[in-house]
Amino acid sequence: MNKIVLITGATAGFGEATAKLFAQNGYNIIITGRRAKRLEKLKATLENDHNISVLSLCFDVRNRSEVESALNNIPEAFSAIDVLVNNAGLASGFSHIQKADIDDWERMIDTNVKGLLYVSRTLIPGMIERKSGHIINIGSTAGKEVYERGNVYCASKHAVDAITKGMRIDLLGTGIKVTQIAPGAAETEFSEVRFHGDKEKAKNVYNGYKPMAAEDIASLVYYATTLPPHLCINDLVVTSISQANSFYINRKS
Ligand code: NDP
Ligand code: 8X3
Repeated sequence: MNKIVLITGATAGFGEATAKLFAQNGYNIIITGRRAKRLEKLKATLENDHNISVLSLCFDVRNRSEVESALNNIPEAFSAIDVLVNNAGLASGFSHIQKADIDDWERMIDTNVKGLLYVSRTLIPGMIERKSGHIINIGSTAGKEVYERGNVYCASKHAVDAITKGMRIDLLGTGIKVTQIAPGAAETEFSEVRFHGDKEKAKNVYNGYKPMAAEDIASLVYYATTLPPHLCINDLVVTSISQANSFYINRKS
């Protein structure tokens, strides 16, 4: 029987690349996100290209009742989820704290922190019942260091770092693995979202060096699931070779 992976935020970037890689490896996939058209297109592509089944669930992770209603009513064929990838997330705005738009803060905290918690809280009891499961939380180097204008985004990813540790402690002995993958800069729609659609500003983030690609992160998410049952990657910080940490990037131009 095919294993099952649920990926939040599969309509773009890391989530979409992760869905494709798990599909190539014979998983049945639950893809989620807010953009229904993209979800339907991805479902069609994955089912067409691979001999697998895909369930697409359109919901906003910030909306607790939408999350609960979608995830508590998963059809039986998809309900025994082996791997949960908590990937949906965003940076919104890039301002000094004294000038920031409070709506941006709400967006980041509600998505990156509360959304991840709503999804996890709904799915963990089933994993405990089945005595197995793997939760992979997408953190960030922003969850390890705080940089200028990163304030609330960094706080939200520090929260992911802490929640991941807390999950691993609380779930000890249940058979569930908990992993955080904490990437540095990768070129996806991330910066366009952060700069509220300003493509020029988004492009400049990656000027003069080669950032990671979504597929790089997907390969690590998948790799974490291939280890023997007694091994768990707890925390994996990854950057391109051009980046040392949040502060040092080797730009050639
Ligand atoms: P993208 O913007 O390319 O993709 C983000 C995904 O998250 C989309 O599928 C989007 O779907 C989904 N999403 C956002 N908000 C919501 C919401 N409220 N409800 C449901 N889904 C939502 O960004 P990335 O792929 O780069 O980012 C993925 C994760 O990786 C994020 O958590 C980000 O913080 C993290 N990260 C990114 C890095 C980077 O440099 N790119 C580095 C380190 C971490 P939709 O809009 O359809 O809802
Ligand atoms: C995304 C990477 O450097 O923009 O989490 O914080 S960074």
